[in-house]
Amino acid sequence: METAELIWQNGELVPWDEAKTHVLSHGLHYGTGVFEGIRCYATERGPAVFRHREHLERLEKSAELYYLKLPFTAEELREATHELIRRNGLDSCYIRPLAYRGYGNLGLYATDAPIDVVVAAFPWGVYLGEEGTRHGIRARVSSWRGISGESLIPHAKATGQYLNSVLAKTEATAAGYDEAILLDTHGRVSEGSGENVFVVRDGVICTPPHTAAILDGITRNSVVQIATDLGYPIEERDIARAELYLADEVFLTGTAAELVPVREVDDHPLGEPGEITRVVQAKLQDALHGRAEEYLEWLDFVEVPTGRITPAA
Ligand code: PPE
Repeated sequence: METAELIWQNGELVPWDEAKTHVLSHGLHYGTGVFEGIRCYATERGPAVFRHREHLERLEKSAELYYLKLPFTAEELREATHELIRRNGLDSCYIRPLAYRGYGNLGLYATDAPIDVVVAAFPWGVYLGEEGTRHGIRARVSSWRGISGESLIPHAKATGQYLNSVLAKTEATAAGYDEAILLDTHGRVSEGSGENVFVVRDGVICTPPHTAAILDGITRNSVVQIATDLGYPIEERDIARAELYLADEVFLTGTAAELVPVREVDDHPLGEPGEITRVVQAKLQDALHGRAEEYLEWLDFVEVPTGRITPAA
């Protein structure tokens, strides 16, 4: 991975190689952690974090759902992240806040172990590759079902839950596909291993509802807003597996992946990215990079010393 100079750890900026944790940290053993994936983009007005407050709010909610008391407020983490971006001299980067139960005690009910919080910011290219972003990726429906609300909390972005995503992604990759799409325990389309999913049929954009064990994606939410503003009919509804094969267009959305067209599902070809996918993708790119006036409120601009603003890509 690409690294940066500093990592914010429990209130201090420490050198990248020194951001360490004890091997008996609770989160390492039981997956008791929550995290976020956020992106910062180079814009004409300097680095801007996309929907920063929404991501930090989700972090707080994920923590609350798993009974983890965050020792920092969202505003403190927001300011820490701005400082980290400045001090690392970054303009576009991926931001990974993580809060986990640390070292102090093992056992499942170790409320006396502290909650450690870190924020890292480092360069990270689009998750499924430039080629995938342009021409679409090949997806496979996983043999693993997505986690269910009956045993975990799909709405929370918790570290331990990602074993499910790791299984699905590993299986799909080993079989020669780019990404996995998971069904929920009822066999309905849920989401990708690290993305939400959208299906376009007869001019209508559809995406699975909250009840389909999805993460309430911030990119998903932004795409719903963009599609609505562009005048496309959009529906949150249950999606059958076969609809992935019968769709006119399928695409995935996520912070790391941004918006990625799917050109094939389970060896059923969907073809090159369709028109709706391309139009929504272009508008999302404008929003991310601060080129869409109507979505400027989604950007949290980082104050940097004048002279350090590099021209936006
Ligand atoms: N579902 C899952 C399971 C998921 O992990 C993500 C984000 C999404 C949907 C989309 O959510 P949002 O980023 O708010 O639009 N996945 C993050 C982690 C990916 C990783 O491999 O790590 C991300 O995109 O940052």
